[in-house]
Amino acid sequence: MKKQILVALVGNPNSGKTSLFNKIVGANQKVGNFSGVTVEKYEGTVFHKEYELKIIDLPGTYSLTSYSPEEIVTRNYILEENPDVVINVVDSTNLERNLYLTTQLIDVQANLLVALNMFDELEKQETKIDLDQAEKLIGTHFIPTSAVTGQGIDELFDHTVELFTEKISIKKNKLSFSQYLEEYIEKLVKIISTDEELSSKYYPRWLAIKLLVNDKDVYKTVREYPVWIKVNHVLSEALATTEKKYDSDPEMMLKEERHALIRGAIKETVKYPSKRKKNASEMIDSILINRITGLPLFIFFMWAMFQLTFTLGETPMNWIEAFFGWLGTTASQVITEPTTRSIIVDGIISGVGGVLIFLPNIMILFFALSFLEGTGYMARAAFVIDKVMHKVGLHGKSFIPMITGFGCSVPAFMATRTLRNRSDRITTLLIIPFMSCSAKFPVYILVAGTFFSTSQAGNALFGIYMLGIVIALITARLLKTAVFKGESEPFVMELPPYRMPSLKVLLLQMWQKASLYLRKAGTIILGASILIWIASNYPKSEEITAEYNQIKSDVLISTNYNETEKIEVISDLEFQESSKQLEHSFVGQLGKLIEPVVAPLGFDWKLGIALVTGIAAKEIVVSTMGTLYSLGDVDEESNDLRSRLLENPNYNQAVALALMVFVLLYIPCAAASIVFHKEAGAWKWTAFYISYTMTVAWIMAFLTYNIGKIFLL
Ligand code: BGO
Repeated sequence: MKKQILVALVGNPNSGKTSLFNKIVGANQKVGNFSGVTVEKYEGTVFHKEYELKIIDLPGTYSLTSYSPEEIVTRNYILEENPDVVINVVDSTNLERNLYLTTQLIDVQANLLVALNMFDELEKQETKIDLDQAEKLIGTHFIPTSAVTGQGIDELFDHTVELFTEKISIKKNKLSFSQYLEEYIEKLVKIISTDEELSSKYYPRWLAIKLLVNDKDVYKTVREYPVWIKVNHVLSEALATTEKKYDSDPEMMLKEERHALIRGAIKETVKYPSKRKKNASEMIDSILINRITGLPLFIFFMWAMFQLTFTLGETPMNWIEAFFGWLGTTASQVITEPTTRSIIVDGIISGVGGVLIFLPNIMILFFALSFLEGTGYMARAAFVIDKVMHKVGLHGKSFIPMITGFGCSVPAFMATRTLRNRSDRITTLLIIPFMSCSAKFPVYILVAGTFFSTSQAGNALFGIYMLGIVIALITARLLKTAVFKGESEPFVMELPPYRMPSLKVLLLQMWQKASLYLRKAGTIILGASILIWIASNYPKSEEITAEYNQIKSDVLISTNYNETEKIEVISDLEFQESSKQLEHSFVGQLGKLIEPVVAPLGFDWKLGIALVTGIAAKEIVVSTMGTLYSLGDVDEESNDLRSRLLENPNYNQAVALALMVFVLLYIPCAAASIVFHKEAGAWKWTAFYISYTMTVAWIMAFLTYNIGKIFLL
C-alpha cells in the first residue's frame, strides 16, 4: 500500500493552476462539488516513488479573506482539511500581485511550496530570479515550473515528498510586519493562547492577524469564546491608536506592509532585463537604493537634516534663551531672600530653562525624522544599509531599531524583538547606545552652537551622528567575529510605497515628542536641578565665609580704593567665595574625586559632574552645567550658559568636540539601561554594556581631545 499525501493547489486566477493540474494528473481526475457550495472541486491522483499524491485543485483566489465563495472554500479547506502540502501556483511573470496570496498562506502556517509557473515566459523575457536568495528570505522552496513544457513537475513532486517526510522543512513566519503591528499581534496571540480549545483549533497568529484586518468570520468565531472580552479590548486599542498615530487602521497598514514586503523581496531577488520600462516608484528607487548613489544620498539626507535643525532652530532658540535670561534677571531683582533667589534663579531657571531652550531643535529633528519615515524613505535607507550591515554580520532589519535609537533608546531596545535570532538581537542591543538619542541633542546643540559657527555646528552635529553609526558598525563586526560567529540570516526588507505624509500626522508625532520633552523638563529635570542645587550649596564652609567676610570688611575700610573700585573688588571677592564654596560642597568634593579620570579628556570637575548626573537622563548634563556655572559666576553681563562657557579659558573647540564624543558614546540614561537589562536578559550583558560604552567613550574622547588640540588650537 502506497502512503498517501494530501496536496492542495492554491493560486490566483490565471496563474496557470488549472493547466498545471491537468498536466500533473492528466485524465486521472474527477469533478465534484465542495460540500454545501456550488463551487466545483477537481481532484486527481498521481504516483511518485512510493507515495500516492492526492491532489485537490482549489478555486483560484487572490487572497484568503472571506468575501467570495472561492475564497471561503479555499481558506476553509486549508484550515479544516489541513492538507499535508500546499502548492502555491504563482504566475512568475506577475510576482507582485501573485505573492500577496503567498504571504497569507505563510500566515496560516501552511506546509508551503511555491511553484513559479509560466517560467518559460519569464525566461523568454530574460528575467532572472535568485531562487536561493528567495528561499532564504521567505523561508519556503521556490520551484520553477511550466504547465506548457512540463518543466519542474518532477521536482515539484520530489519536493512534495521531501516536505512530507520532513527531509526538507520550511521556515514558518519568516515574514514579519513592522514592530508596531507585531506588538499588537503578539498581545493578541498571548490572549488567544490562554484558550486551549480556540488555539488548538486555529493557529493563534493567524487569528490575531485576521482580527486586526477585521475579518467578519474570524470575529464571529472568536466571539464565541470567553477570551473575546480581552481580545476586543486590545482590538479597540489598536484601532484607536492607529487612527491617532498614523491616521490609518490596522487593516490598511497590514495590507500595505504585505505589499512592501513583496516589493522588498522582489527587489532583492529578481533581476529584470534592462530594457523593461519602469514605473515612477521604480524610477525613484533606482536612484535612492542604487548601489552607487544610495549610500551617499542617505548620508546627504542625514547631513541636510542636521543642518536644518541648526539653521531653522537658531532663531526660536535665541528667543527662548532671551526669555529665560530676562526671567532670571527679573527673578533676581524681585526675590530678595538670597537662598530662595539662588534656588530659583541658579537652580530652577538655569537648570530647566537651559534644557527648554532646545525645544525648537528637538521639534525640527522629530519632524524631519517623521517626514523621512512617512515618505517611505527610511525603509529605503534600511534597504541601502542592509548591504553594509551584512558586511558587519547583521542585516538591515537591525537598522530599524538603530534608527529608532535616534529618537530614544527605550523603544529602540524594545524594537529588537523583531529580530528572531538571539545573537543578532544581543548585537543590536549592544550597538543601539551609539545611535545618538534625542536627549543627547541639547548637549550637542549647546556645545557645538557655543564653540562653532552655525554651519560648522551643523557639520559637527552630523559628524557626531555618523561617528555613532561607525562605532556601532565596528562594534557589531567585533561582536560577530569574536563572540557570535556565524552567518546572519537574511530577511525581507520592506519597500513601502512613496507618498506624501499628511501634515496632520507629522505635526501630531512632533507634538507627542515635544510634550514628552516638556513633561521631562517639568518632572525629572526640575527635580534633578533642585537636587543638584542643594548638593552644590551644601555643606557650607564657615571658614570660607569667615575668611571672605574678613577680607571684604578690610576692603571696605581700606583707603587704597575709591568707591567704584571697592564695588568691583567686592564683586570679584564674592565670585571667588562662591567658587570656593562650590568646591567645598558635596558636588565639588565628588567632582574633585572624578577629576583625575576626566582630566586627560580636557574636562574639569564641573564637566565631570555634569557627565555623572547625565547618567540619570542626558538632558541633565545641560541643566547641571546651567546650575554649576551660574552658581560659580556673578558676572551680570553674561547671564546665559553659552556666554559663560565661552568665557572659561579652559574650554575650546577640542574640549567641545571631546565632550560631544563622550556624551555620544557613554552609557544611555538609567531608564534605558533598565530596559536594556530586561531585553538582554542576563547580567553579563548588562555588565558588558556598561563597561564597554564607558571605555569606548573615554578612549574616543581622549583621542578627539588630543587630535583636536593639534588641529584646532
Ligand atoms: C490560455 N506557461 C505558459 N506560457 N502559459 C501558461 C502556463 C505556463 O507555464 N500555465 C498556464 N498558461 P489557467 P488558472 C490562453 O488559456 O490554467 C496559460 O486560471 C488562451 N486561452 O494556457 O487557465 C494557459 O487556472 C488563448 O492560457 O489558469 C492559459 O490559474 C491564448 O495561462 C493561461 C493564450 O491558465 C491561464 C493563452 C483561450
